[in-house]
Amino acid sequence: MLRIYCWLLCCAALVTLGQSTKVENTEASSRSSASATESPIPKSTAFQDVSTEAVRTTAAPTTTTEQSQSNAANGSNLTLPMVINTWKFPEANALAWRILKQSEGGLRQTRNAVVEGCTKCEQIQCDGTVGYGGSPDELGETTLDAMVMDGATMDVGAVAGLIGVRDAIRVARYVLERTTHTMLVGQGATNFAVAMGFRTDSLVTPESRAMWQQWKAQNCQPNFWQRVNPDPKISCGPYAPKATPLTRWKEDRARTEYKIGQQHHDTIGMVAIDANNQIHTGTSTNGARNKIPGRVGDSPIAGAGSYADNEVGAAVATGDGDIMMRFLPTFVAVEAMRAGKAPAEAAAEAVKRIVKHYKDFAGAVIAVNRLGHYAAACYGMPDFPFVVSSPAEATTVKTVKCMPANAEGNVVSLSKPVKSSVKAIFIFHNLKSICDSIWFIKEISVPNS
Ligand code: SD4
Repeated sequence: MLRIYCWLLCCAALVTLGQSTKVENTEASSRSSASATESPIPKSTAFQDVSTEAVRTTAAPTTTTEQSQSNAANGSNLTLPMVINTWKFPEANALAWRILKQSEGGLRQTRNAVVEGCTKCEQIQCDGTVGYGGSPDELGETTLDAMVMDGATMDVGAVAGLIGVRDAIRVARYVLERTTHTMLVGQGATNFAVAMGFRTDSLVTPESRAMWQQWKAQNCQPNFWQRVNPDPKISCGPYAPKATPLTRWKEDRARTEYKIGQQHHDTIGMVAIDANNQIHTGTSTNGARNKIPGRVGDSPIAGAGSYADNEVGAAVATGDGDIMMRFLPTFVAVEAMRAGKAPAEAAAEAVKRIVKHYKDFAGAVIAVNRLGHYAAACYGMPDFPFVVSSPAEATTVKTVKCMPANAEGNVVSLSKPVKSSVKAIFIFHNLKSICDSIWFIKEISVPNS
């Protein structure tokens, strides 16, 4: 009886939804004519605006530009499966996409996709900021941060300051799968990797050595020290704390010029979602150039570099990790979507929280909901490129313009329109699960007598 009642409730909800979606669509289009940049609800106008900015890549070996354009032109809403990653790293995206489309990996194919996609970047040293041979620290060493997160189980595996092993995200996967820890750091992470069969190698290359030598030659500028002697703005260390009255600390504070963007400071952060809404996220980076040995960035930290929750969606971040990790921007973005915000609003909210406190911050957040609708928000640079693959978009590089300096409310929306039929199926599916679980609970609670 209870089950029949529940099914009737489902049907009533669907009818109501059909009516309310019509109202919502009207509101969205009237809002879109009022402001092209403030886009709280995914809408077709915002998506088309950005499509015109889209740059197609030829890097995808399995798909062609023509195919993706015709998909878009047909207004296809095929959003899953999908892979999206930060920066213009199409090789990583194309590999992850190819893996995701194979069915052999089953339930964990999204994990294979993000781990191998990010590994590709480590191997080809994407922009010199992922993998070996980039971002030398003060001792000239390259160390790696990486993580992988499973949105079904909320399991995380991460390594930070990994020395002497190139396969950072694969080692992170081992942390997730072969330990009950979340993160291993430094030499301990290296020892673990070796025990798991990973090869050791120097992460220093002639290029990274030259970068480091040049930095030494220019009196170790820039660096990340403050309130120490000798003056870190003109001299190398070793440094010792400088006696500074607490009242002067605010004026003293000067952040190192921290450029991000091509050739400077780019992390790969990737989200993969399969056709069953199973999500994984991954990150990999060699961190910040000239970092103090031992420094860990945001990338290996759950909720900072990336966050995934199958119930809601996922987010990945890139930028000034020392700042970003204070705000857990990917957790903020996912929680904003959980609270009902569209990906565009969620990504913007995460960035704006940081900008409120740090006007010289530079970084970006990509937010994706569990249906594969996505958006990006960025600040402190002119624009931010990222790469998407889905049935409707074959390994496409997109670029969004960042919020202007001191932005209070600008939102860069890339969300696709959510068709009411998709919403209806989504809600129907959830209601059906509730009905089924009520039935299940009733079944198991029947007394034996
Ligand atoms: C870090 N967030 O270690 C990383 C680097 C990065 O764009 O994302 N650069 O600070």
